[in-house]
Amino acid sequence: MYMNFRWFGKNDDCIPLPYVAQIPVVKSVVTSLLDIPIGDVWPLERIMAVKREIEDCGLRFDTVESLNVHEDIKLGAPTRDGYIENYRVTLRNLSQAGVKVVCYNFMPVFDYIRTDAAKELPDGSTAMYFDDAILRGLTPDSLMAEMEKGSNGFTLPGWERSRMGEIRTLFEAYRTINEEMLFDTLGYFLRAIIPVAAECDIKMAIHPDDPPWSIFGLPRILTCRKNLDRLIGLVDSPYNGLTLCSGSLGADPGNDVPSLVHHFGKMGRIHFAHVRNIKISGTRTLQETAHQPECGSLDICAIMKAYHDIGFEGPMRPDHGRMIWGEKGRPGYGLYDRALGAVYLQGLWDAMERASC
Ligand code: CS2
Ligand code: MN
Repeated sequence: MYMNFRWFGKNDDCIPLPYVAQIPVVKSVVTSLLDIPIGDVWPLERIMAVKREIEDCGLRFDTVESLNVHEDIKLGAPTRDGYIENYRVTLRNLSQAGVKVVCYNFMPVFDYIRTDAAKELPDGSTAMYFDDAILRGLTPDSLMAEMEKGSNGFTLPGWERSRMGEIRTLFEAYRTINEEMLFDTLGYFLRAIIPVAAECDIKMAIHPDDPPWSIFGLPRILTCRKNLDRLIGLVDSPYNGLTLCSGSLGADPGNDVPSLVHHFGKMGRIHFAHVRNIKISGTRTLQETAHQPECGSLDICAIMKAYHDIGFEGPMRPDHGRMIWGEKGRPGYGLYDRALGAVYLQGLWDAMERASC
């Protein structure tokens, strides 16, 4: 394992890259070109420019997150082949820059969803929160307004105000799409891109749905072991793998995260590890917390032990953190709590390494 940290790029992140480099355990940075419209090609010059920025700080650029899939691909629209071709060109460009892992997701319309971007924890810090009962009383419009209150001026992925019109059209389009059809469109996409990923030596790492159940009646399929097994079976290639996100899958108490790490790790299909904790406080109700097991419902030590057992060699990052010490930043992506998380995870790992030699 080597420690990785998410950075959104100098125009979309308030954390200076040299600060990331000062976290002693971090070796590599995962980033995205958020300003490029979904479905367009990421130009080689832009990729090379961000690579230089990261490397100039002494960090590696080998992982990309949120190379998002155009909705027409998920919907199986006639226009999908053009977007798939663009995706392949982007993969080729990324490989020229030395990128080895691409994290993406297949959630219809939205990325992760929360009902509160800044819910207070007993210690005065804040973190993202989700409550299905609250969500049922909201519409996408009113949810957007709720989220904006705690977002410190940042736009959460997929929640740009300019998207509201498009979102209404998409809801219409998804009315006829069920989970089976979404698996079909995912299979079509993977059959088209995995051969290119293999040629480029880029491991595709799909991110599970967050939370792992249907939202606003939209289908969500990457939710549990059975469905992740099905995904793996869609294209039998080591390049077709997972981002195993503990906080996303762990939101369903039926998902035993350490056992998922063993299961998919032994198959060699975990290409990126997201490790974070959440506290489940009721049915489909969860609060994001600090990484330590005592702070939440997930046994982060057992999860790290599972990664150690499988001899995981890929990138691992702390995932969403709290806002602490008065920091005002992108919800889930402040500097301080994620830095604590990274150091905690690396500490557990180093202790296991020492104990096993
Ligand atoms: C999230 C997601 O849990 C996470 O890592 O922040 O937004 C994730 O980056 C995307 O779903 C990946 O495509
Ligand atoms: Mn994640």
